[in-house]
Amino acid sequence: MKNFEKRLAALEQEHADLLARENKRELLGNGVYERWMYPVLTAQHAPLQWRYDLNPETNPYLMERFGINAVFNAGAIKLNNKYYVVARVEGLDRKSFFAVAESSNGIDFAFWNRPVTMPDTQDPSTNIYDMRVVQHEDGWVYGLFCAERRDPEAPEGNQSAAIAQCGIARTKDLLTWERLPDLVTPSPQQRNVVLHPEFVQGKYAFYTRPQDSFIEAGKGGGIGFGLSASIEKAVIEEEVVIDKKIYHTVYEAKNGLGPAPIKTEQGWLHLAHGVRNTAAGLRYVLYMFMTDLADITCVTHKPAGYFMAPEGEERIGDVSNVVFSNGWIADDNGEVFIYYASSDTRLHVATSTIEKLVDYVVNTPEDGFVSAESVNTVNRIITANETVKQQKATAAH
Ligand code: M1P
Repeated sequence: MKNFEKRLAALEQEHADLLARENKRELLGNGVYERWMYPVLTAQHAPLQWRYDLNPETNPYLMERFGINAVFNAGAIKLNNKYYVVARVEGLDRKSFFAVAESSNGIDFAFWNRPVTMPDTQDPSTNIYDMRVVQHEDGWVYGLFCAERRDPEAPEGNQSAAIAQCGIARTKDLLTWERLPDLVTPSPQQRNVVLHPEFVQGKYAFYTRPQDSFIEAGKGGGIGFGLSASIEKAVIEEEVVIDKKIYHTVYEAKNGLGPAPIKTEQGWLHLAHGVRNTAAGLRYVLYMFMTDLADITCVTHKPAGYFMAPEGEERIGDVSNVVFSNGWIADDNGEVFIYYASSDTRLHVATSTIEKLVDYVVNTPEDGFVSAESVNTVNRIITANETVKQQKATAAH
């Protein structure tokens, strides 16, 4: 009993210290955004009462009874002056579920007392993950996520083949969720589906990611787009690719939209992930682009290469060499909180502003798609710098 109480006090102290740890902005950054030093959510942030039976009669050694493996890929939204993320929490049993964490400053988060109880459809999912949370102009907050089931056609010996589809749920308070039927599209698999926050031609507009098989995009891939007259029975009949895979780019193997886009005066700002294959496995990075306000399927600006790639400790985890984002929050003062996960293990934040992100997307040179064009781009920058240097020198004389 004494040991139980001692261990409990130590666990409580450790958890309290973790939640109270002051986070720090990195010093110099790249001018586009600033990373924050510590992850905002990890497996260790999960409340003790989720993980331990706290009764000394039934758990005399105070063992963990439900371990958490990882906390990552979180949707994000600001409601009633509070910042919320709906994180993907993965247990030691490999199943993911959603849990809401709350913050008053967008940086320091604590989980609510219980995870989300997500109602199922008539065809229950084995695993649910990667929610995109969006405040739609119809008044509901929607959560779109991947609902994964074993492929019913898979032979007995194959216990990995799965079918991914887009689950849809809606809420007003992030507490109670109404599950709607899964999205129906022409593609056999769907992941990374995002609801556009506004009606388009009076319909619900979705960004999709058509895909042939569970892992490989195959002849599918690219960020798709489609409309549905209804959200209660969402069906996309025609899916067009608005941002396709391209040879020898950071998104040559597959890509997918991150959070719902942010509306700016210049266009819709998009954050996405791109995947390429390497001898060390898949590498996931983030990239950005902008679409036209009048025609949201038209990409108007797209900087070359990645916006963010895994750095330092971010490079290591359950699925190493991955950064992934499905949540950001644009504040009223123009500050943007970008929630990104590293290596399918932990959740981080980077901060920027709408002004900086628009500058980055509009003024960063586009991809020339061949080495010679990259050299031309560098030379243009050097020449312009030399001109400025000369002008300065002339002015000084
Ligand atoms: O493991 C990296 C990511 O892989 C998947 O992303 P995509 O569908 O683009 O391949 C998702 O399972 C995602 O959750 C995960 O972070």
